[in-house]
Amino acid sequence: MGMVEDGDEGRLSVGAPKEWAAGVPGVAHALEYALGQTSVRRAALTLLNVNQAEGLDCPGCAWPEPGRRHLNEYCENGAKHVADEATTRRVTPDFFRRHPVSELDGKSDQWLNQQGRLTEPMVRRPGSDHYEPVGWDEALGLVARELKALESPDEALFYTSGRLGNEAAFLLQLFARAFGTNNLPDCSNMCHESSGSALIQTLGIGKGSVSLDDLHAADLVFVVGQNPGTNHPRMLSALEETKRRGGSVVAVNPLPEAGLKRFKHPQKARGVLGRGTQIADVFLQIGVGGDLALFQALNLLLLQAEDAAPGTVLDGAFIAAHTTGFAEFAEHARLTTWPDVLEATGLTREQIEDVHERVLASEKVIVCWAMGLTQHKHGVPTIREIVNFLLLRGNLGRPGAGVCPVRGHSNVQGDRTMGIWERPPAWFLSALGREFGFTPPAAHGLDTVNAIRAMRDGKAKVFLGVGGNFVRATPDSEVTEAALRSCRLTVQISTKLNRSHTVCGETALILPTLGRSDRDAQNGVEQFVTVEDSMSQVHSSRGKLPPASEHLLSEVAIISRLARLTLRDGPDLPWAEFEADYDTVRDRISRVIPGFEDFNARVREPGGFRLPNPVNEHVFNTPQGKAVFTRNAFTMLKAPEGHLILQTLRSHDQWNTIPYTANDRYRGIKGSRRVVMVNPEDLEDLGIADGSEVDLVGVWEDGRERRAPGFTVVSYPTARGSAASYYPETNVLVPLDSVADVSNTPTSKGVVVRLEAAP
Ligand SMILES: Nc1nc2c(c(=O)[nH]1)N[C@H]1C(S)=C(S)[C@@H](COP(=O)(O)OP(=O)(O)OC[C@H]3O[C@@H](n4cnc5c(=O)[nH]c(N)nc54)[C@H](O)[C@@H]3O)O[C@H]1N2
Ligand SMILES: Nc1nc2c(c(=O)[nH]1)N[C@H]1C(S)=C(S)[C@@H](COP(=O)(O)OP(=O)(O)OC[C@H]3O[C@@H](n4cnc5c(=O)[nH]c(N)nc54)[C@H](O)[C@@H]3O)O[C@H]1N2
Ligand SMILES: [Mo]
Repeated sequence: MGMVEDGDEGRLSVGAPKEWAAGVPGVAHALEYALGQTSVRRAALTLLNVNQAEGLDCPGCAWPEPGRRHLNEYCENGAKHVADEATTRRVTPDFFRRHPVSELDGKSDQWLNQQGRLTEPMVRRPGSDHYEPVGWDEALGLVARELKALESPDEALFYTSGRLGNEAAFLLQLFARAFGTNNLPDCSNMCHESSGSALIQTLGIGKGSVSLDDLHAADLVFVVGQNPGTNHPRMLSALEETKRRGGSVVAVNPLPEAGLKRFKHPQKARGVLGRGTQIADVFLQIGVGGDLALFQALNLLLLQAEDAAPGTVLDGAFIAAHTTGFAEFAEHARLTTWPDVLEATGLTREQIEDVHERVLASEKVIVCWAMGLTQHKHGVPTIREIVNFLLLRGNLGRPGAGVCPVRGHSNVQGDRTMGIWERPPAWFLSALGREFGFTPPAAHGLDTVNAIRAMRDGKAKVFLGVGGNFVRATPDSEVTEAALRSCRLTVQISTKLNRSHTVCGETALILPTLGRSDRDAQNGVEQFVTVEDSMSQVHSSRGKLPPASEHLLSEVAIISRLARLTLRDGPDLPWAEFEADYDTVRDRISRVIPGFEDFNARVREPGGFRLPNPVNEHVFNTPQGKAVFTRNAFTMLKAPEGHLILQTLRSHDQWNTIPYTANDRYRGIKGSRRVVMVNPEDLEDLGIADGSEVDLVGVWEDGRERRAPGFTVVSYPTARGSAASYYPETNVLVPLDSVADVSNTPTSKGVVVRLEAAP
């Protein structure tokens, strides 16, 4: 694969969407990408190390590793992601001499990423158009000085992306709180925050309750608002196993995603040679935002079935012993009307009744979901309604049943467990304070959306990002860029170049760090980090490659040194010890966070250990002490006449804000990312031809025009009334104030737009 030129856009070609996912082309595509990035030897070394016991935790996603590992327990997209980090290309000080910031600012996300790994700390001083090299001591001293000069610790923001290991995450939140703020916005605020909000309220813990074994054992698995063929490819192996054991799968999605239909296991002969496994037994092509109505209808049907045959449908014993609010819920649920449901879902009553029959025939039901639910205004009520659905038949806290929010970033769940949260619970703060002898701030901090508002309004002045690509991950790109540029200091601790390095505060720093695949030695002693996957399994991750540059520091080292310089007058904490020996960090974690007792010993067992989930003991840590039925107002997401609901999603060939190529193989789209997929009948109604050039224009109550120019219309079998286009190119259309109720997550899957013919 050659160097990608700026623009990256080739000629758009559109073919039929693929009917199946993974298999040989998947692996071949991954190898092609790997070899374009690095040598054969480095590619092999890295890929062989991924997800092996004692090996590297695949940074590709948070899907768990099976207990018995295939030699190659990785997928096409995990492999591409690892190769992207293991690249032999380098961004050197000379690169920054040749490219002024103003020039880099005009480059595409893909081009920036393709330049390779960052190698040395760089500073862009006030008024300058160039980054120049700076020593670590000077760079960290500068950050410490700016932090100490703030009028209040709450003028600082400490952003993280879910790539941080547990140790760095724990130290970062300790540092922020010892400094005096809970301003710890993270990517989770844009991701599964709605899941956390809904699950904490109803079940008392913001995580999934199922394990891989549960998934294999389930009779019925719902996959809702999720594209596993691209974003969690290894999940397809698990679903294949569910099916092999006689379970069935219901997929709920506005798009007929390839992986949901047929799957060819890349590491098994029958996957390579055969027709593969059909994954979804039922595919409900739901209208965007219709899931709340769907589960309300299913709940109504369950209540009516119980009326018809009392004592046979609902799990009365479970409801009586472990839940509260059933009567109020049931009364409310009976108000659901079919015309509303059919309009909101775009489904037929027969389709929903068929799924209801399957539910009745199933003892063990699991619901999995991802961004198709969380990134809606009514994401939290939708997930609460799913909890109602599971509670009705006691599908919680027993084998083969439960909730499964499928996480994104490989350690986003662990980071939250470690206290990366702007709204930490009181017990956490007091445990932290007790262990380290200081009083952490009690007031809630800023999440991502509120952090942008604070910068915009001049209330936050120092932005420090540990990983991620804040300007491209966040909504309302123009507003967010202006907000960051207004900061006194922006600091990005990163592995690779991205747009957040070119949108600078008055002073800007790039601090390069080790990636997951890099060997991490402190004073010659090899260290490892730990992570928690989507199913609460905690295990170690150890990189094997020589670091990308001799100047890199680990995240643990950077945070520890910065904390030591900043907190001279604060609580006396052993930062040097933390940096030298990560076991000492884990010892502290084991004393602060329940479930981590004897952490250092247990994480050295092969495969690590699983954090207990009280839900599985039928313990619900809600204020009521029980699982909570909720009443959720019926919601219909509908665009005004002549408009569509745009959902912004991932192509097959990108990792969050970073496109790898301009192709989206499974959807049959090649050569351009500036496409908008629209149902052919909607195109006809709108009088817009397939293949025409349009601007996407956002419509929002503030009346400000948000425009993404230059998109090609692709006629595509998406649900009526909706459109789909890629993130981050479309983030400019997501209004900062358009957020999910309760969770404050940007509504990236529900943006009202119109298509304007290009002049
Ligand atoms: N290769 C790769 N892997 C990744 C990532 C990546 O970028 N690349 N990102 C990681 C991260 S951080 C995350 S959070 C996950 C994201 O994993 P996903 O949630 O699968 O990611 P999206 O591409 O946002 O896809 C959302 C899916 O929801 C559907 N959808 C949209 N609106 C609705 C709706 O209203 N109802 C229903 N039922 N469905 C809807 C879309 O059609 C699409 O299939 O993946 C992780 N893994
Ligand atoms: N419109 C729209 N917006 C969205 C979404 C959407 O579906 N639609 N999805 C949202 C979701 S689910 C998420 S999770 C966010 C993602 O938001 P982020 O997590 O902020 O974004 P990423 O693209 O994952 O960040 C990539 C950068 O992380 C850095 N990096 C990679 N590995 C490491 C590492 O090991 N250490 C450090 N320090 N840095 C590293 C690299 O420099 C790389 O350029 O975006 C959100 N934004
Ligand atoms: Mo995510």
